[in-house]
Amino acid sequence: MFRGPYPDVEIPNLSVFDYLFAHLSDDDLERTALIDGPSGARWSYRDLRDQAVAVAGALAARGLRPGDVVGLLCPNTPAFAVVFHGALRAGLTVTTINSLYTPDEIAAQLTDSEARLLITVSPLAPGASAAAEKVGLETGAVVVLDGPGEAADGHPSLRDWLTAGQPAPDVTIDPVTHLAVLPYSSGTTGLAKGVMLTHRNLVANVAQSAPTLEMVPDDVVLALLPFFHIYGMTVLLNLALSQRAALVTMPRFDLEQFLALVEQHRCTYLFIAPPIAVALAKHPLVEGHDLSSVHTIFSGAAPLDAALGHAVEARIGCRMKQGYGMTELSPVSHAIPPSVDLPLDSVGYTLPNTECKLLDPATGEEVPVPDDGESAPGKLLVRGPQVMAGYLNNPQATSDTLEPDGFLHTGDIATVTSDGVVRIVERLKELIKYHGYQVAPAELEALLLTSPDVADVAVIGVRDEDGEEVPKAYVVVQPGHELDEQGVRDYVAARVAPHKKVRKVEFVEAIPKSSSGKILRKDLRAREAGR
Ligand code: AYL
Repeated sequence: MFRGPYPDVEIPNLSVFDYLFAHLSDDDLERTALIDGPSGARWSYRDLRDQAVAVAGALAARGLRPGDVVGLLCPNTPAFAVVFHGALRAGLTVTTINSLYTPDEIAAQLTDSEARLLITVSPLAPGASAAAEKVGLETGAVVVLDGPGEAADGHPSLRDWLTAGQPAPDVTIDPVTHLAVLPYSSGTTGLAKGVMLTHRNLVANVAQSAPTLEMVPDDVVLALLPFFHIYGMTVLLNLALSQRAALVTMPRFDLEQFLALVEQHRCTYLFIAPPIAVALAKHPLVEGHDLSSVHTIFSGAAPLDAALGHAVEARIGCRMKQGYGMTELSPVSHAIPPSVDLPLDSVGYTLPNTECKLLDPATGEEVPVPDDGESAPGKLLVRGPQVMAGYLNNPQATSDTLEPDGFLHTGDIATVTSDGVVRIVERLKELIKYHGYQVAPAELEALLLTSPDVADVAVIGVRDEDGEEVPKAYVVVQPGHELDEQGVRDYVAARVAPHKKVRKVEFVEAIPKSSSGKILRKDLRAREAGR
């Protein structure tokens, strides 16, 4: 067992809303919390708090009660923050939905989470309404935040809510047991599952990350990573707000706009996933912008190439750091603190209040931490107050992932040095990461099996020509049918969000399987490595 070098922190026994907003000083109230990147409109901490309270009142007035689930399908805007924190204030559980999802994908998440309301914005309203119809929600249960309002088209809007003047509900939230959010993750195997994160999980992960990520009130943070994903939710929406920093929101990634917003708002601290590091290191557009305000760029969600990170540091003139985590860990368990010089091919130190162990993949024995140097690789297990309560309605997946003593299997292989520096060396689990987003092989396999032309299929992650991880399908064609590579790609592309597209295809005679019928992904990986 090992820990990081930092002393444990106190984790206040508060709901997320109270933790962030109950103790705002007079000065804090006047500070800028949110800036809408495209329009420049500003929300002070007072605006954010008061609007969130009004939303809580409106939600309660609609009959929503603590523990009810609401879906939030919204790109990064200040309204996301207002509604998210309003729903938490009302004791609701928010299931955040990827804003690029197709109606079928949205419907699947609404059904699984038993969401009673779907909150969205006008560009996404057609898809949201189609999904809502599939699952039997009525018109009034689809809220269009920037829409004309309930009187005009039957869909309540944020303006309706803010002007209704409903009192905030009196709710009792036990942070330890009350579910705050239900993001979806495929974990170590299978389809996406609702990850039950309590108020305490979210509060803890902010309190634990704060000393490691070293954000300060004067930081201006560009919020381009989506709030619907746990990285944006905890590090931007919760950590940055807890530090009274300012968040500049960006609804969709566009390199030119990203650079322009950094320049215009003198952003100081950027959070990215590795593909953005590639653009920052190489893209000619970067030359045309003054990025001198940036002191730190922090990468997470997938492995960062150290040489690439150093190229970014040299070009932008800032520090590049890396962290590691997982939706099931709320998500952060490891990070390189900005003020500490650690190798960029590591994910730094274990956070406070967190214990780790490495298990030998062959024997299951605990890998010893050496007195000097680096340990042998082992399966990484993590325990701490940020570990999820379990998967929603899925005791089997929960017990496969969580040990009775509280350790969570990450599905990643890591090493640790005698100084407590952790390196992620390999991903053992099925999960594929495309541009930092999860792709569950089981989902693409199930989808491809619905094609009459496909007899059998397996999906794994492989590297493309640029070294990017991409989903590859091994397909057995149904005898007597014809199917080419484009046919496979098109079948998937028509039915899933863009990050889940199959980007490579190989036709095979049979899928390697164990005697119990499980796909032998390691055989496919070995085959891939051998080419
Ligand atoms: P999920 N290096 C290698 N693999 C990584 C890294 C990293 N730095 N970060 C995440 N992963 C992989 O649930 C790893 O396989 O959460 C892990 O199990 O979408 C999986 O991604 C989890 O994917 C932060 C803030 C990291 C956020 C995050 C990412 C959470 C992504 C650090 O400070």
